[in-house]
Amino acid sequence: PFLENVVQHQDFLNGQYDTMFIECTPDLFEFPELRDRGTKLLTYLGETIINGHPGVPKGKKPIFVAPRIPITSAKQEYPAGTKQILDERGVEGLIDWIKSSPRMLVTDTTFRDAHQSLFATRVRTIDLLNISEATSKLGADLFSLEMWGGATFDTSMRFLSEDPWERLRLLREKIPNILFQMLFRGANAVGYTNYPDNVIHKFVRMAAESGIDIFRIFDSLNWVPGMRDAINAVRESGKVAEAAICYTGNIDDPKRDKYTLQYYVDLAKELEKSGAHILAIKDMAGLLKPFSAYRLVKTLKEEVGIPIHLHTHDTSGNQMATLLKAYEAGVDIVDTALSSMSGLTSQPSLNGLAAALVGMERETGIDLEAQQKLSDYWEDTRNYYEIFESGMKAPSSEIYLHEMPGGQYTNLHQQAKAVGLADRWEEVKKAYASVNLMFGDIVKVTPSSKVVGDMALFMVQNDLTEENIYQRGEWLDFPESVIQFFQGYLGQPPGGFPEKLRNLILKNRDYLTCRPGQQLPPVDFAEVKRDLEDNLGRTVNEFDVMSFVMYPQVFLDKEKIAESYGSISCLDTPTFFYGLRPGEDIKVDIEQGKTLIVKLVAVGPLAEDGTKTIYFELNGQPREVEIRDRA
Ligand code: BTN
Ligand code: 3PY
Ligand code: ZN
Repeated sequence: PFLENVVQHQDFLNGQYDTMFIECTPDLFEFPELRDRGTKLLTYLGETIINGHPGVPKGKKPIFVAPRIPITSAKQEYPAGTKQILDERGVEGLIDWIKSSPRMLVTDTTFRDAHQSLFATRVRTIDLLNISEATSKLGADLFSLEMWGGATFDTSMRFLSEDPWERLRLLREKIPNILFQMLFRGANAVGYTNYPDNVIHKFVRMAAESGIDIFRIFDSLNWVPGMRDAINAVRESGKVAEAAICYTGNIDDPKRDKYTLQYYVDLAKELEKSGAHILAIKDMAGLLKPFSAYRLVKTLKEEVGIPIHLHTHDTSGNQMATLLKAYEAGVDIVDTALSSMSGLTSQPSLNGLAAALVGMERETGIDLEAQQKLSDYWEDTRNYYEIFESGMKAPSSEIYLHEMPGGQYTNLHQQAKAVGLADRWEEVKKAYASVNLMFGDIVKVTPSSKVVGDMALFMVQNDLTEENIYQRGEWLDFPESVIQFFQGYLGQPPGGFPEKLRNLILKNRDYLTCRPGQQLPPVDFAEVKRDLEDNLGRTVNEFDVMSFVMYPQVFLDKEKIAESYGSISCLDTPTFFYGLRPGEDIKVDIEQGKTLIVKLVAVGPLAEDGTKTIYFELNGQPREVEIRDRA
């Protein structure tokens, strides 16, 4: 519209092309829609300047260095990568290619698990997009990018007010050559409880159509019936079904006899029979020790015919050794994160692993210099998110005691803070370990890990112990997630539920022993769509409907924020979290070709009605917004 206004201007029609008139005719810029978007954005900035961003300590906006973005030529073609192998040869062709690969293959988790595990899944889409072209051009020798699923679906809506589907689509556009991989929680999809079967099928189809190539499917109790539907749905979508065994316990400790080598072999065979194209060993807490990894991988390579993909977290500091021992045992693919985003609760370093294997028989072939540049970008970008880090400074072998998943550590730490238990974090970790034993020693991974975490917080809050819970529990209302777990809504743990505790928690409630998805009535998507449209007063697409089905309240809250503030996902991250400093100006590309230039001129004094006036300039024009000071 701007151009149309310009070309219809009298001076322009008179052949005066010096465009001086543009500067002298500010109402050329006054398009109602754009003006409205500007107002919304200024309101968001005003809110953030006066009242802060939820969960971000209020204070001065720190000064950050601009992240180093490697220069890749816009004209340089996108090198062909694994995505082309899948698209040209199909799933079977890709699996054959993996099996005959002379190299060990490498997945980069930087876009998903690394930040989920280091800073509570807070990386914003804009920071992913800014490095996407470079990732695509410099990282084409990777096997895959894990970039979606797990907690990103929830947190991108809940904390970042973003649309997770849009993230997927935008990244797919910018990275056409590397396989995209997501983490899928089986019957729990990307949520915390089982969904009806038709939801699982539809979600998988939509994710496949939006750009996911490989679905890593797991069940939080290693219960195969909870995974079969998802495996089938992925196969029907023509994508790669990577089914996971979740590793817990210690196969080399004879005292831990619930999860033995034989247990994992049986599970792996069952998954292969169920149609898995790839077998993942999902070591979500980093419990798989190096020599156990050798034994586990070696045995699985002998017992199953599909490729093996190893995932671990480096919380103990031992896990680079685990990857190297797995290499020796013939693992096909391993998960790593760019070095500046690696280590501690995240994955071991991609750069480190690739360097360690140079000259070896199955070296990775990864371009070390290129990956260093990508790591440099994340070294800078990570600073934006420091406020969400757990404060863990060094590896901790305490992980072998509490067995908390890497991805949960920072999240649970945030949750403990939110309920006022920040100074009792040590107790929370101890309670986490004892809750696991009370529950019968279960696999702890989302959502079962969240149940254990919720229960641990509850125990500490109420000063409960394994000893006194049976006296006091009768009068207590247990957390909803704990009740649901004992009702069988996450499926069945190996060995069943502990009877006495179940009675205490469920009181007189019923419980399931069959697969929840079978019982839950299918979601009527057309009806949900109609209701949602009535509720929001606008038309919605099937992606909105699915987001709503996954997280009804979180989705509605996000819609409210979008309604009030508009294009906030276009703000750079420091501005998103802290607003502007007086005198600072920023450029916001609200869409292609539409840029707003925003300057904070001054913040007025507190008025009697409790508001402050904020003086901005928007594209050079003075604008004011009034914000209630909620302090
Ligand atoms: C895991 O592997 O289970 C950990 C990753 C998932 C953590 C999510 S994030 C928010 C929620 N809170 C939890 O305690 N767990 C989940
Ligand atoms: C998730 O489900 O989010 C996980 O990362 C599990 O490890
Ligand atoms: Zn993980």
